[in-house]
Amino acid sequence: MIQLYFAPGACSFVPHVALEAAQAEFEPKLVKLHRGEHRAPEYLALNPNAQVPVLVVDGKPLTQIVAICDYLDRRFPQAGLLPAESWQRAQAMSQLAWMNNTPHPTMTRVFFSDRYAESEAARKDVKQRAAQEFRGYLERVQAMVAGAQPYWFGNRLSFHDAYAFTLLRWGGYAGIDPDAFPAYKAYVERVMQAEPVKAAMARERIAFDTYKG
Ligand SMILES: N[C@@H](CCC(=O)N[C@@H](CS)C(=O)NCC(=O)O)C(=O)O
Repeated sequence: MIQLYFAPGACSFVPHVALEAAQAEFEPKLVKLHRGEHRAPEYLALNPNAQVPVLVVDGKPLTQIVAICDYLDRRFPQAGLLPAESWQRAQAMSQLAWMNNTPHPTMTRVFFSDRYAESEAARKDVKQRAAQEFRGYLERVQAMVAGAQPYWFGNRLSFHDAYAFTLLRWGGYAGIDPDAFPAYKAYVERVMQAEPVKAAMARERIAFDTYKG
């Protein structure tokens, strides 16, 4: 039995889409971050980092997107979520780890600038610098998806497609217009047509342009 703890539009969208793509049976568990549900003692028992996602498999929690994706790929090999050949798979994990440990925490500085600075002015600075840095990372992702046909790894939808969607969508929150990344946006529009992505977006009740002014 698999449960996915997720929050709408958060990085938990990555395993959410993958579970849909693998046609896995799972129970979605909504975590209301704005209500601080991720800081409740029961939730901290699952993930002491107070973050989504958590994948619970037969009652045992697994945290960290990279580990969750590795597990889902091995658990549902028929879904072809990652390339099977060793070197290509390692490269895919490298890209996934990069999205998780570089652009992603840069946006954390934009979402939660109050964690990084005391005064309003300093927080504004933190946000501005992070947004600028994030723009550069979106350029890098755009280069990575330049040859995506139709998805990151060809015909098979993967974690990377869901993460790339999430990052460009978050850019709107940092005041970055997705139209400034035409190739990336066109790719994300293809990704949004995939049934597993449509299903996850509907369950999370999110739109791509939530943050666009
Ligand atoms: N490295 C972690 C990152 C998880 C993460 O940043 N989760 C965010 C949502 S995208 C979160 O739950 N934030 C709540 C908070 O920081 O209060 C992972 O891969 O699971």
